[in-house]
Amino acid sequence: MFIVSVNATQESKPKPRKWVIFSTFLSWFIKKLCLQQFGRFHSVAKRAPLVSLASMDISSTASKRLEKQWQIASRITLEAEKNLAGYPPFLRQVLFNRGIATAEGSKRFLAALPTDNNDPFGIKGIEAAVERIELAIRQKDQIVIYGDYDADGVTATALMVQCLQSLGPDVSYYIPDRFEEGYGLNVAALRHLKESGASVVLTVDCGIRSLAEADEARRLGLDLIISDHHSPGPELPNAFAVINVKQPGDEYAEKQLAGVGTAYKLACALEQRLKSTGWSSAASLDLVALGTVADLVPLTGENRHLVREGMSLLRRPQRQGLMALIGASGLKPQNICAGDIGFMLGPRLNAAGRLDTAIAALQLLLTQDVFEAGKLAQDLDNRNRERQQLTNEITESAEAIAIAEGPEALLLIAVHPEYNPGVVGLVASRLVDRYYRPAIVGQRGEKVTRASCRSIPEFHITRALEQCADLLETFGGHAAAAGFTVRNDRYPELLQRLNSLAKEQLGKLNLLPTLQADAELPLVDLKPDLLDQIELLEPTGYGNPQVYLVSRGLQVRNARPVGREGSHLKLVVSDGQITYDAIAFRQGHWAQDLPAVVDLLYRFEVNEFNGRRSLQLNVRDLKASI
Ligand SMILES: [Mn+2]
Repeated sequence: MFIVSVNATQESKPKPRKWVIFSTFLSWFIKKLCLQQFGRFHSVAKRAPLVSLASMDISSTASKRLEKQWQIASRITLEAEKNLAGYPPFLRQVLFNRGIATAEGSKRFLAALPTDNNDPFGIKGIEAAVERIELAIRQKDQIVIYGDYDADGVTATALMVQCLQSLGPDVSYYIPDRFEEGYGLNVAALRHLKESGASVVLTVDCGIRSLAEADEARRLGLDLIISDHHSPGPELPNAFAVINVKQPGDEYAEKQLAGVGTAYKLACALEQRLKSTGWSSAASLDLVALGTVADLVPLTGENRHLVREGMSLLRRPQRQGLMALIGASGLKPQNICAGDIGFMLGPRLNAAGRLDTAIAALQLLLTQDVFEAGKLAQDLDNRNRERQQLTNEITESAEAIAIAEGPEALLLIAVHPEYNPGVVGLVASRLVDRYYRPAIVGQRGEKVTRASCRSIPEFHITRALEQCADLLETFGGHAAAAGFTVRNDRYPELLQRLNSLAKEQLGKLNLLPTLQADAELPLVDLKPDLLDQIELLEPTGYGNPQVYLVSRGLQVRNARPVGREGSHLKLVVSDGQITYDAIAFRQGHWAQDLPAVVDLLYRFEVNEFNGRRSLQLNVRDLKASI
């Protein structure tokens, strides 16, 4: 056998297999029950389309064939080649492409070893937080974990709730409502928590820019401990303690922890100091893996170590909720990889908070009850489907609105009173994918418009918003993604200014998306042992991309559209010596006029279908061979 995940299959104990069958049955049963009893989950299908598409002239076919440039990594240097001489040539090149060029660095990376200096007490603010929590345990103070509604926020909340519960104090949690309250701390919630008897409020994944709220907590007599990973503003909140590895004066080596990673470090500190019973930091790494991958923080350094460890827990899930969620997603636990978190589990955990409250996702992570777990997992799966449909619907509408500005528009902008704020960020990402232009999609309310932005490397969206700060109520984000709130009377001026910034920075550029490939090689050089080497890079994702390869001059032996509406393309390609099956997802549009000889940019992978395993090329992009 040639790939690591095969070994995982063989190692898996019989118990999880039974559970898979059981949870599949359970999902089916509950689905039936839900359909009979509550066929009502905010059906989006009943709503009329938001904008009449027929009246607009959009040629989206052209955009789907958006030409992409391929960039093949430059060849490994002689020095790196020498340092990495112990590995096969392919792996050397792939490591080099990821900035790993020393013997020591490669050993650390491949084994996903823990980083040096990872003592949680090395993080500023943790000592003060641990002391306050110790006091709370002695005094029987009530502690409230204040979380967030995304996957990072709910995993962080679940982790902290379970850690503190094992230590004895009175613990509860609070997750704000995206629609009623919005992201982060708010004064009304703090007052409510004070009235219900809280003494300590511990945030996870939020709070670093909540200056006014921290002052209010002081006035109320609440001890506020902030743990967060978002970039601090110029001033820090005046809280009882602030834990954030990005704050000035923090000397902790890893600066890219997720919200759940930050909560985990605090939990480790508590575990060291307080000798908890019945809870272990090691057993909570499944939550760390989920939140870290879903939040798109780089999977390098300490995150790589934490996620690698967490993935092996996810493959033998101990939590009822995760077992049920994995089953509801159609995955087999023993095969789960980081990509499955990104594309399958993360979206389901996020779905609840995008459409409604995130509490269902949190309960799923906390429950010990197999029936409740099954019901919640099915509920999240339904929500996710609903979220997909809503995203599709709003994407079509937003595309029409944005394109109506004319084909030369450098920014894609669409706001509408009926857009759901829970999915506008996803819609903006899709527009960027389709047109390779920065996109802004938002909900226009009565007085203000709230929008999400996604951008391309050529345009730092948050810097652009900074230059419009005087027009905005709130804004924040990073280079590629941001959000803002603007008063409607200032919106036209904002658009004008953003458009002129875009013209300044993008006007003279030939905007083409670039796909990176690790190597160009003839088809005949694809050997199964490459898959072993590719597997060593896991977990892959943000900051540690999957391996892409390029092969040119391939004859198309067979091609046909597959899937619903023929949206995918199945191919058989050959270099004259060897023949491979290939699948090109969302590229069914090639079916009518596919060139006879093609160049492919693809991932080399194992396809598992009905228990049969075969090798295939998963095609990311296709060009006529010149
Ligand atoms: Mn986060």
